[in-house]
Amino acid sequence: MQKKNKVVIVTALSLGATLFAIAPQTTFAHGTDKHAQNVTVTVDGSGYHPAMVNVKAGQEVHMTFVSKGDSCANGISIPVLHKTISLKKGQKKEVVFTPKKGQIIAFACSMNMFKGKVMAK
Ligand SMILES: [Cu+2]
Repeated sequence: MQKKNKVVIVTALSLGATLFAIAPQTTFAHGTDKHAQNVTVTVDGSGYHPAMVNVKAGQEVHMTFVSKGDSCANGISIPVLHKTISLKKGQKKEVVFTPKKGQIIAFACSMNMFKGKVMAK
């Protein structure tokens, strides 16, 4: 009886250790895959920073727009991806895409006044 209990405890411990070992990788796959490229673009009253981003073609890009101010730059249109984003000050939103070689993904405010682009090499 005692022996049996010991076996159960050991199994539970090793299962716990296994889950612990797997957990960080699971988190990776959902957000920051090591092959994914993370790009953060700050949005404020003077546009997009950086306004020009270089990425690698064929690898997923996680592009996060972070709004730091109230301006029309918060309305972002990305025609190539058929996406529009609407931000409020303090908000952030992510766009995920995989660019092709040589592709230029331009984005602009809804008035086409502030502009930016992602270039894939
Ligand atoms: Cu504008």
